[in-house]
Amino acid sequence: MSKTKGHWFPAYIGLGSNLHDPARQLESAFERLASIPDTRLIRQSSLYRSAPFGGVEQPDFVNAVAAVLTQLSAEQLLRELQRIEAEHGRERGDVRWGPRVLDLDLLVYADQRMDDPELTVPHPGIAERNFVLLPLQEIAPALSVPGLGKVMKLQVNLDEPNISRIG
Ligand code: A4P
Ligand code: MG
Repeated sequence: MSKTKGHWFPAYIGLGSNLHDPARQLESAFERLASIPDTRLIRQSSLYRSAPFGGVEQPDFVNAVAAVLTQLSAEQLLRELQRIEAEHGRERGDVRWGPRVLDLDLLVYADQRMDDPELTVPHPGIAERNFVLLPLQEIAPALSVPGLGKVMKLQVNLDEPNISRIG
């Protein structure tokens, strides 16, 4: 798809890591997000430590959310995110929901709704995962997520309470 020249689209990215000094992985990922072509890093949330979700026994995660403005399409932005994951030593074919050096999920791209295995936006985990919802509420409470509504009105999931802000 060609570049959507001239328009700046808001997008939100979820960051997660539970290997090799996760907080440092996230700091480095934020720096790389700021260097994606035709893209500006607008806000970054605090870092949150959270117990692993998904039933795989593994170290705790550090999670955060970034807000960007981009001239790239959602597909182009996802390719850039996958490039950054690969640079951080992320290996495709890791166990689903298993440990990872860096996971970058495209949470929301403008008002786009798309249900493709290669790219589903809004990301289906937003409402169920406190490690996405809390940092998103911190940096974008007024954001309206297509199909879900305002971020500040989404309820924190009480079955998954093990999360704390670490800085
Ligand atoms: N894909 C489709 N839509 C998107 C999107 N919106 N953003 C496709 C990013 N990728 C998207 O991704 C698999 C495929 O999803 C890609 O080919 C892409 O085209 P992946 O990152 O290789 O696979 P994955 O991360 O192992 O799977 P998934 O389903 O993304 O895992 P999750 O759901 O991200 O789970 N617990 C805590 N506390 N914190 C975490 O961050 N993360 C996971 C990973 C498990 N438990 C966790 C955490
Ligand atoms: Mg992922």
